[in-house]
This record gives sequence, structure tokens and C-alpha cells, in this order.
Amino acid sequence: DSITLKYGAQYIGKRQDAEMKKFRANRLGQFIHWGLYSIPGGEWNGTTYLGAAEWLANFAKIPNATWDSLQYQFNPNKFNAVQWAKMAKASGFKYVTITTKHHEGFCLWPSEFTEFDIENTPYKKDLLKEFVDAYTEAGIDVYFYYSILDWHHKDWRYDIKNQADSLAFSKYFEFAKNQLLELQQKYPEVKGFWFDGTWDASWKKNGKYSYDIQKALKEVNPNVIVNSRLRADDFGSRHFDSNGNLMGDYQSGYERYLPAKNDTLITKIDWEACMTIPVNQWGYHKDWSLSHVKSANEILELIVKTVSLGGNFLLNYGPKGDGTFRNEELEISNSIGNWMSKYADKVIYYGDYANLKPQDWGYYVKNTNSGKFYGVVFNLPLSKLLKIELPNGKKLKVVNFETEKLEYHHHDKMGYFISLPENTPNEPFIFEILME
Ligand code: H79
Repeated sequence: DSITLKYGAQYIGKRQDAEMKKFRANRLGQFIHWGLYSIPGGEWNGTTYLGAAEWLANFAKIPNATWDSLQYQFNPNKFNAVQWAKMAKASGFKYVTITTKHHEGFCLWPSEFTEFDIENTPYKKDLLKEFVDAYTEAGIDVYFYYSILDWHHKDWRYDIKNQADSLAFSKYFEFAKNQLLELQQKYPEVKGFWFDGTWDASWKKNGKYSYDIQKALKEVNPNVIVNSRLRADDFGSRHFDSNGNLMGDYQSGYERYLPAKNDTLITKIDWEACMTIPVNQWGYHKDWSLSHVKSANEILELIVKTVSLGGNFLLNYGPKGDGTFRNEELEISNSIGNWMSKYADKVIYYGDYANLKPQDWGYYVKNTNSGKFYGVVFNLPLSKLLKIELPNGKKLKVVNFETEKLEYHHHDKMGYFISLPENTPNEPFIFEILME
């Protein structure tokens, strides 16, 4: 039985319009965290903080007036949007999500509704427009990250405890809605919005606000794509409403972790994971030696695992205050781009859940464009035998590894054992499976 909700899911089931199909086929996106926090890079008054650089103002307890004055230092004169887009394209990214406003409240676009924006920095120019134009020109879809939580705005509230809070928060809601409509109007290329900072009681008590924002954005562009993190329902239930139905257009809860390899429930909905390269740094942090930094192969495995479960993957970059990327990010991009240029058309773009029993050597992907099935190997067994188990009624016909067909031995009930060649690539590699 379901309860009646005013602010629950606006529809049920996966969207099948062209825009949503494109988002799904894209699979691999670049996340960009860029703001005033990119200037201090995790360091304040000679102390380097281990925490996430974009949260520095909060945990180092820096007064608003001090933090906000970073605005007068924001001058990314090495920013080259065309170069950024070129790098993103070479890395294999099909879409990008950029922080138009993070929790600090600073806006990367000239906004009519605040002075705390790019217009009032030494840079002055409309940086977001340069960005949108360059990425669009490169054929990369642009999405906007927008934080509901706002440490700068006087009407932001963490909770609503009285009439005055309620009034202030209603003003904040109007401000946010105005900014979002402004973004949509100024940058009509934008394909969707990625909301964050929606965990506080004030937002959960106002499911109507989250519903109204989604509705307002869809009135302007019926095919706009909105993440589930925006939403709360009548009872403060987030992402999924009190009847268990997904709100927003896709589930965006997987932050810095992924579903389990055998999670079949997640394959029934659209979803997207977002991931940092270090353990937990989104904005630029000067010292990446403070935590584990993922290698290109680790990141590739996370990407393939996500696709194998029917999800999208956003890989985060935190450019510096001057508009350049750190070398580690450029190197990772290079490695990922090399791999993608060989394999992405087969197992990333249009990749989806294959509905085959998971194995230890890696992941299965079904390509919804070609209809082909693939295995992607990350853990090479010392035996050089890969096990494949097919559902009842299915038989293995051929296994194609690059140009050669692989030998396989059928072992009743135990599945098929595929013999790999003596020399396998020195990187994660794929093979195609033909069944009958
Ligand atoms: O933008 C990146 C992060 O800055 C942001 N989301 C990604 C994409 C993010 N930051 N924190 N979180 C997401 C989760 C926040 C958790 C906490 Fe808290 C905030 C833990 C402590 C402060 C909220 C408030 C939960 C407990 C207290």
C-alpha cells in the first residue's frame, strides 16, 4: 500500500526520452570543483588541514568576512576553457558537471541576485560562459552543480525553529530558485543540475521546496535532468520518497563508494556515482601526500564496475586558483584517456548491466548499442583460466580476445573455463562473449 504524497516522486520508472538516453549512454563524466577554496588549497595561516579543501572555511572556523574576501584574490588568469575541454575530451569524458556555487556561496557566474560572484573578482569576466561554450563546442554535455547549503547567505538556516527562521528560509528558497532559473536562462545549453548540501533539517522539513525547484526547472526545459539529492518528500525522506520511489531523475547517493558487485536492485534505476582521486578532496588541496591517491587502474576498475551495474561515473578534478590542473590529474587523465580510446566504445559508452553471474576476475558489460557482451579483466588469475557461468539454457559459442578466438573447456555445472593466451595486455583488458 502506498501513502498519498504531495511532494513525492513526480513519475515512476526510468525515463526513456532522448536526453535521458544520452545521459545514460555517456556514462563517463568529469566533475569539477572550483571556487574560492581553490586559492588556499587546504592551508590556512601556515597550517595544512587534512579535511576536504572545499570545507576548510567550516572546519578551520574562518569568519565569513575573512573567507569571503578571497573573492578579491580570485583571478584565474591561466584559465583556458578550450584547453580544459580538450583535455576532458582526450580523457574520454562525455559530460561535465561544474560547481556553479559550492557551500561557500561564491558564484562562478555573474548573478543578478548576489554580489558574491565572479563579476566582483579581479577576473571580472563570465568564466562560466567561457566554460560552457568551450565544452559544448567540444561535444561535451554540460551540467551544473549547485549547493543548496549556503554558508554566505544571511537567510540560509540549518533548521527551522520558529516563524522568523521560516520566513528567512522562504527568502533563501526564492533566492536559490531565482539563481537556478537565471542559470538555465543564461546558459540554455545546460543539460541538467546536480544538487548538493540538502541534508540539513531545514531542507528536509521543506520537501515542497525541493519539489518546486524540480518543477520550475522542468517548466523551462521539460527534459532537464535533476539528481535525486535535491529531493525530500512530505516526511523528509531523501532521494527515495516514503513509498520507496526514486525522486529526481537518477539516484546520486553514491559518493566516494559504489554499490556491491552483486547489487541487482541498483540496476533497476538510473544512478550515478561521484569519486575523488585522493580519499576525500574535491576542491584543490596542495598536499595529496596526506591520503591514498588512486592509480589510473584503480579508477578504471571503479568506472567499469559502475557501468557493469548500469550506472554513470563522475570523476572529480580540483583545479587550482590560477586555472591550471595539478600534474597528478593531468597524468591520470592521460592514462585514462589512453585506455578509453581503445576500449570505451565497447565497454563504457552505452555500457550496461549484463545480467550474468559476477566472477572474481572482473566485470561483465552489455553494450546496448551493439548488443554485444564483454568481460573486462582486472584480476588476472595465476591459472590464466577465466571462469564464466551462463544462465540455464544459454551456451557459450565463442570467446573473442582481440583478434584470436580463445579456447574454452566446458566443465558440467562448474561453468566454462577460458584459457587466456600466454601474453595478456599489461592493462585491464576485454574479451567478447558470444552466446547461443
Ligand atoms: O562537493 C563535495 C563535498 O564537498 C560535498 N559533496 C561532494 C560532491 C559533501 N561534503 N560533505 N558531504 C558531502 C557529506 C557531508 C557530511 C558532513 Fe555533516 C558534513 C559531515 C559533517 C559535516 C552533515 C552535517 C552531516 C553531519 C553534519
